[in-house]
Amino acid sequence: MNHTRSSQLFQQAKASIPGGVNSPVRAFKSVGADPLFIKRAAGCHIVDEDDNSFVDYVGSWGPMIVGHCHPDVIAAVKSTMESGASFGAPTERETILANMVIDAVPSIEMVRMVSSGTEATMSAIRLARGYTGRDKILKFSGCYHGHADSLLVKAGSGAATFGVPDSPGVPADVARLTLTAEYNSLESVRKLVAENSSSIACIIVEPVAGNMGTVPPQEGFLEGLREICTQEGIILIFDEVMSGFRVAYGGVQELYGVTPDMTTLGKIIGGGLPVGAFGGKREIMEKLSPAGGVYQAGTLSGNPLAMSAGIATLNILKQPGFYQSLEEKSRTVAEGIAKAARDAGYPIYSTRVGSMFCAFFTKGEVHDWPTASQCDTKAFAAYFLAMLNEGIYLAPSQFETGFVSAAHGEAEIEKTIAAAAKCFKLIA
Ligand code: KE4
Repeated sequence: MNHTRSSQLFQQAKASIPGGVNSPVRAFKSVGADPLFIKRAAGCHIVDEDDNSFVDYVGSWGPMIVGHCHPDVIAAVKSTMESGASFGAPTERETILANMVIDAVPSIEMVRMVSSGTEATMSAIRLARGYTGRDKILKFSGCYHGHADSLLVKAGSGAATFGVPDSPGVPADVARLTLTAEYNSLESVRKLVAENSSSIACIIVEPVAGNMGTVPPQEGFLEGLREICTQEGIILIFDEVMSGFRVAYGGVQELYGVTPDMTTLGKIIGGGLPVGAFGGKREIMEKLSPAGGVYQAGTLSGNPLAMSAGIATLNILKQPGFYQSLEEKSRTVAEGIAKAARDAGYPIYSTRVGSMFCAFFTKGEVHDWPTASQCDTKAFAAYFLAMLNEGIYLAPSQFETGFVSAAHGEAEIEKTIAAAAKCFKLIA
């Protein structure tokens, strides 16, 4: 497969943009290849600058659940553009999308729009700190919540309960306020809560983890977090930037029946345009400026184009049978890939929640970061490149999630499974 033009463009980009990309995971570093430069997409296909076409399982890292270039989304954005891209003033569309989110997500009584998932989680944490008057936060290793300083933190070594920076540029004094527990381990949460009693403002969790590969919550984990937070007066934040409107119209909290105090959203609610959101109980949200004293703002928050794309997308998701059909397609893809691996005698651990799926290159089970990090990333890279050569575009990292869209048809799914059968044999 010819990638000449993409490689030329990558060299040019590196002269002007750090690492040649505007977000690190796009650089294909963990699979040891130059990234493909994409020039157009439609449905479940993307086409690169060398005119290679691929079945796309990245979907812009989640937003494109209805497929690329859906006519309803194009029409909505086009007509909005003709009346103005941005005013810096309130518009009715913001209230329309806000009410659609409130109607869909069990925990959300009020919601604030922002322009990215990072902005959503950063703002939700500030609001939780302002509401509780507490400074510490608790997150989980292997979970990613965007790149705000207090979230680029890893567990301190040894007995240290405080966090240490996970990136240069994050001050140690900021990192110290972030505690890190193990995903699916209520014991590790209880230990940190006991050691830091009444100083933790919030626990933020991906209720289905998607940033260490796809890792579902084990039985009782989410319920246990809810119980601990209720007992301790800690704000429970479900970061559903990836899982919101993805695994169900009401997200993980609808699917598993556990209601957090706040929820962060992004990706799908923008339909491919930059949108994030954070919402929750009215008594918490009303502490937010200008209603309350917790400051938060954004020039393009609630941008009309992004609102239109989000409204059009959610109107498609609301149609009867949307998620049932997506569930069937997703099951076929994930089970087909797992069978292909078994038939090739190549052990993988396959996970799926709705249309989020992952093949972990490990013999063991995966239920947290320590087990996910055991994966053979070199073998994954070989599989990724072999699948790319077969016209299948997977997430370029073992520690990411694959996404099926409504636009993935029988032919594309069959092609994917046939390609997997060939590629597992190749690398076995
Ligand atoms: P953004 O700031 O990238 O819009 O959202 C941050 C974020 C927050 N919470 C969760 C659960 C997320 O998955 C993300 C971002 N997801 C990554 C994909 N793993 C975005 C891809 C990228 O970083 O380019």
